[in-house]
Amino acid sequence: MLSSHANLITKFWLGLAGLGIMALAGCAPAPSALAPASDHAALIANLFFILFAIAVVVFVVVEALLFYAVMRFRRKKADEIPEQVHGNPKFEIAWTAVPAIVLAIIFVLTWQTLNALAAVPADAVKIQVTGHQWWWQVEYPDLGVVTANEIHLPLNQAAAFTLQAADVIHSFWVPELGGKMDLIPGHSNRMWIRPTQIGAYHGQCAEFCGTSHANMRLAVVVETTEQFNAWVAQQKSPAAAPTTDLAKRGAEEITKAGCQACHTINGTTAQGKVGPNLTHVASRKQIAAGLLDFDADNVRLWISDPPAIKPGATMPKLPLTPDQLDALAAYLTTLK
Ligand code: HEC
Ligand SMILES: [Cu+2]
Repeated sequence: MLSSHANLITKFWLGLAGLGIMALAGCAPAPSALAPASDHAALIANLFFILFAIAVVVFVVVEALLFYAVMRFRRKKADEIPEQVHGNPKFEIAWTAVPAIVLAIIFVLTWQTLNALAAVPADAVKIQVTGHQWWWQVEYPDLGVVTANEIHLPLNQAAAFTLQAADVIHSFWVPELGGKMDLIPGHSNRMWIRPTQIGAYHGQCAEFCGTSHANMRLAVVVETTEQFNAWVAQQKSPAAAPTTDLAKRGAEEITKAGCQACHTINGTTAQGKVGPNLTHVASRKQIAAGLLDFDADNVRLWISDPPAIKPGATMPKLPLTPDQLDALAAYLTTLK
């Protein structure tokens, strides 16, 4: 018993040391909500730092008073009984009023922040995000773009998100840009952000939504307006026509193997709405909500047995021969 406790404690400290070393070595830098790259995240981070400063002041004052009382009024003789008092109106008013004032200040600051976060700028790019087990559908209704798991945003322009869910509750969270905001079936939530730094940001579903909740990642690319416009134009173009024989066979397999029941490829007969739109799947850096980098091998691997790659994946393992897999992978990699 004792030794197993000692064991646990040793493991705890070793684990903590490991984390420290990882942090120092710069491994797996976790995106932080305290390193904001948008107006929205900056408002929240500022509020956090102000509240933290208030908490530090309260802590220091209270501990100082406590320390003073303990030292100044400690028992001097063995049988000494302290003076018996029944309350002190001045002190009681003070220690009721001071916390009330501090809380009122926090209330006003929070209220102001909430108001600033609620007012969606009129010129915002509209984006509709729908959470699915376990991927994100991303639509730009005014721009006619439908994609998945990768959101592009123009720098310094507001983006207004409408968040909803197709199955269970998910939560949209890109720590450096904004969130968390729940995606709820049958209800739309709204939030907006204005990214202030070019870059690639990682997001993660922040509400447990089933087996592959941890495999529900999101990429956000903040780019210049020109780059964003070029991306939109490319996303709106119809799917690239296959050129090689192998890719041509792959295009036929989309129909034969049943992929089109679930996937849309614009400009073809595939118009399914169950899974991600594949029209420009090869333009995405990753597939399966951040689980695999996009390349022909990984696409083949994914199609061969999705639930083996992503536990619980709703794309089924289809009975495909190695030839069919090669052809499909060749076709999908042409869909830039
Ligand atoms: C029953 C519906 C269904 C069928 C049939 C289906 N898929 Fe999928 N597919 C999905 C779903 C759902 C996802 C998202 C899975 C996830 O990320 O959790 C997906 C994801 C994918 C992805 C990754 C896309 C991305 O951007 O992450 C590719 C590529 C893909 N499917 C290709 C195919 C091909 C090729 C076929 C036919 C052999 C096929 N799918 C058949 C439902 C289906
Ligand atoms: Cu989740």
